[in-house]
Amino acid sequence: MDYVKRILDIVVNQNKWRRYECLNLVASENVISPLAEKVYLSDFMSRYNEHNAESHYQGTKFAMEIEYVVKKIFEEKFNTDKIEIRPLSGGLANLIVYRSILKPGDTFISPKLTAGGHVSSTRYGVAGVLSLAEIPMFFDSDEMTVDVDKTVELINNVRPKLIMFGRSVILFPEPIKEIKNEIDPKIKIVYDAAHVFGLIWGGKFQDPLDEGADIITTSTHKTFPGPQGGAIIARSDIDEKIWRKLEFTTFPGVVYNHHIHRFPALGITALEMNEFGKEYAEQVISNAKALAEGLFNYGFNVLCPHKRFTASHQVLIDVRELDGGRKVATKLEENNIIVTKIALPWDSDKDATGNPSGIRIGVQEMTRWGMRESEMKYIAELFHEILNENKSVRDKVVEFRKGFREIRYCFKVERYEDYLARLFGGF
Ligand code: DSN
Repeated sequence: MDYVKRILDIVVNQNKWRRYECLNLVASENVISPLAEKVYLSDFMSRYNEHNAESHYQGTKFAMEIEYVVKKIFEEKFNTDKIEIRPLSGGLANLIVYRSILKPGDTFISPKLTAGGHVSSTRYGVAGVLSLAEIPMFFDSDEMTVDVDKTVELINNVRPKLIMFGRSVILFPEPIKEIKNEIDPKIKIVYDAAHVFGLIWGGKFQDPLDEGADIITTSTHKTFPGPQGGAIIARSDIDEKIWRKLEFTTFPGVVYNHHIHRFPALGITALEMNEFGKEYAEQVISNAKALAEGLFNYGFNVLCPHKRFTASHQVLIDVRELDGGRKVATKLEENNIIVTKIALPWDSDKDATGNPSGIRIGVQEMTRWGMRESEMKYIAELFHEILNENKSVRDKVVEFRKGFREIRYCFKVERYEDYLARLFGGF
């Protein structure tokens, strides 16, 4: 067996299939821009730069500089100097924050897994690994938002050190302000922005720090279309002791090699989002509403019709009557439409990894590929043909994708040809 050939074939097949032949509708994914992709591969991918204030390695002047520059771009955007971009993922960012504020055995309040809570904020994930005891927030499943009154009462009874808005299913903004106003100001509020970070950057979702959150954790590759990674952003006036603990938990605590090669791509994405983020975020939300409405009109049980379905990039469908989330997601994949199964509030934790009630759809990537409301209507029609009429539409999907092969909302690579020639060996 020629494994080299096999490996190269796998990569070619992945690129051809997922990049050019599928409708990628996974709410936690995206596609990075051509320029960000070009600078992703560089000598940085082979280097270390373990550091606190100073690097513990030699040969790191450019590694220090790129981290400084990207942090500066984040600082200017969020108006705070408390930025940490070394965590390799949003889950790891959550671990660092929990470890910096809580001790084993401490209680904190977070969303229930089946009410959209991300696994890292539950006993099955980071919170469990750190021996934290999570108490679920109350959730109103008709409104698909936190039940403020009951949750305030819970917080005031439990008096935790921290509450976490940590959700990977998010249709509507979190009631940060409403809760903040009613609880002890010493309780730290953390907002996991992983899913909606691009919408926040574009100014089209809530502004968590402005509404009273102390810390944002995020990943950098969902609606924010950067390289895979994580970040932590705190209010500039956060207790210095907490911030120092957070930096030391990052390194030497849990992140050694922080994969420096992400940073040029992260910086480019951030600058692209400064320029195109508003227009992109607006189109994402409008596309999500259009897709939800189209699906609803075909008779799908789309959640929250009374609230125009969604205010984010996500659309949720209850597919219990179509055999459940796992089966529906599999059937869609056979037709090159990629979504994820998802637990809905009426499911049990066990259902989440089995055959839960729902599927979760995210429109951010196909928006980046140039799709707009009319394409969303067509996608709804494809869902109808597959799931209601049992038709195979794989060939139609491949044909449809041929019209959407250029990534939008980003810089033109051609503007940077001279630099790129140097990057790839023209010294
Ligand atoms: N599992 C990702 C999601 O799909 O939401 C986040 O880690």
